Amino acid sequence: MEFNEFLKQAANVKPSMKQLVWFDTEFYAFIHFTINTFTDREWGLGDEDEKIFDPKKLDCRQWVKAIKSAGMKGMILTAKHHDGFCLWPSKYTEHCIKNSPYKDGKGDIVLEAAQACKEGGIKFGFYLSPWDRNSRYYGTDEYNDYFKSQLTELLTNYGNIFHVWFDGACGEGPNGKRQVYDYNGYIETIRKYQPDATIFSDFGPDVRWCGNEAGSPRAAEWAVVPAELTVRAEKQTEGQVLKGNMSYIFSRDQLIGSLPTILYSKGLCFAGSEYDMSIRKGWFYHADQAPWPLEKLFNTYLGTVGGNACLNLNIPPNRDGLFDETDVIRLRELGDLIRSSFQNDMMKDATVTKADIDSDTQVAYDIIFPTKRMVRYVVLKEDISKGQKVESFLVMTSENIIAPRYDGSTIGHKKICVINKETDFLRVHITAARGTVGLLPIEVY
Ligand code: FUL
Repeated sequence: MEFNEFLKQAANVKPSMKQLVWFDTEFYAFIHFTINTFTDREWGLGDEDEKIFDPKKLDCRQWVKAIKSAGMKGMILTAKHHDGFCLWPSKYTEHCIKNSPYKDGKGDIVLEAAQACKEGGIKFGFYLSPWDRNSRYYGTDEYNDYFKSQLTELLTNYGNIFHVWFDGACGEGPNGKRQVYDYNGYIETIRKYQPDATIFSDFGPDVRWCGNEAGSPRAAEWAVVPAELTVRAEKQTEGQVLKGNMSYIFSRDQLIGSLPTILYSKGLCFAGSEYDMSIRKGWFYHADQAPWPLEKLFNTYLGTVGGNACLNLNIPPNRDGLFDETDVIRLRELGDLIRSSFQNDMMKDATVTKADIDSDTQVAYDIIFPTKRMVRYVVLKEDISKGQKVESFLVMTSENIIAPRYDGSTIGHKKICVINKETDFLRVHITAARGTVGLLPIEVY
């Protein structure tokens, strides 16, 4: 295929409606809570006694209040982690909350969490670990039926689910066997009962893993990636994808979506990147750990939500079933900092002129303010409903081309450029794009 034709195709790979809705969710909470909370482990063994699970003061409303104070718009709960213990009374296993002392075996924490989210006006989703170290079916075909039955329980009894989270781990089960996961069957089950939910895994199909658990963003984050990467991509983005065969690409690759990578692909699809990290070192609560400093969390937010991705920040409830007070305070501080940083859009009193450049793939805007002021952030957004296109751009604070400037690559859903300069002049220059540039209104803070 001719190069220009290929670029045109790349520029035209579009997201589904649910992917757009997911992108706008931007920042949501992960909750790691299970029997591990009571054994001080990160990975349970699967043989833990249900009797040790007893969060005496559990209050999902406390979680939701703290989540909202950080400005997060959803919650994803570990309904089942690798140890196989279920936080809801599953019909299909005894290794679950119904055999715990919590509410005398009558409790359902998935329900409590879903209800608290609904009441608080945030979205609810769940993590269901395919790796199950307890199930006697693990390693046989029956396990895939067991897993789909559990998925069905979660998809049909707890209202709207916005996001289903699959972990990539595939270790040994209690009988020493590994499982071949029927991802296609899992996806079909989700599409059947919750067609609007996005599905996350290492390979999509709707949302893909960023490739690390440290919140370290890529220099250039593309939501248009080789179709070979995603599960059933050709069905997912019907009509837009050519079948490919490039098995070496993986979610961790730095250049995913960049030209040198997609050029070797036989097809492309849309799958945005989600950054998952914990507010502390571990995913589960450990009394000797503390939340990360505010600055680290804020910088992660700038680099991920402001780097064409969503941020899924984990907060682990303690053995009482509550967020630790130090986490509650840190979440509030983070929310305050985000809100105050992006409060007053300086574009209100700016004069904007578009430069006359004879090209669809280059655009430049000069922004002039009536007075000098401290510009901390320039926020750029592409209208990604029409595809992601920008390859490189500059933000300048003077007309002098060699003066310090912000050199950017991708924009996508949202790019937060950290400027920190006193100025009355800004130039935003899109220097290269895969197709006609479609920017949403520029914001300056
Ligand atoms: C990993 C899991 O093994 C961790 O326990 C945790 O759930 C994290 C979000 O994903 O791969």
